[in-house]
Amino acid sequence: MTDVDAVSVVDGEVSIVYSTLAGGAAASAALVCADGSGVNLRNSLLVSRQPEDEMSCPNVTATDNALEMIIPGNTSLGEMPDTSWFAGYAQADFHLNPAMYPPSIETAASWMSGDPGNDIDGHSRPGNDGTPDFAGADLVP
Ligand SMILES: [Ca+2]
Repeated sequence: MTDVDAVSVVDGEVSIVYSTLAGGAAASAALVCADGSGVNLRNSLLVSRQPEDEMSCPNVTATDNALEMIIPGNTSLGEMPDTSWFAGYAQADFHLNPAMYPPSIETAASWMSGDPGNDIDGHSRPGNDGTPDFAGADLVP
């Protein structure tokens, strides 16, 4: 994993749901969007190792995500102190580290009809509209 942004939207429309986006090395962001792009971001987990904001996305519609930065309608985790929230950040294993991740990740998302029924490992999502859930690709059962 190198010093690159996890996702960069240069044009067009994209919908990101139940995803974990993590910046690479020190000076990379989780999500960068060009002005004029349309991005809908829900139920996702965004972090970076840089001190600057992990997301730079002027026209984003972001709801029920967990991020380091403060955005109304989302959960702010505060600055990620190191990479210990994850099982193997340097190896791009973004499973949550059960003893280390902020507990507010567990209720940051809100499951809605049409959302995935399982996490990246096949663990079951709530399946009822409006039920709080883990933000990001991984849940810890
Ligand atoms: Ca899991």
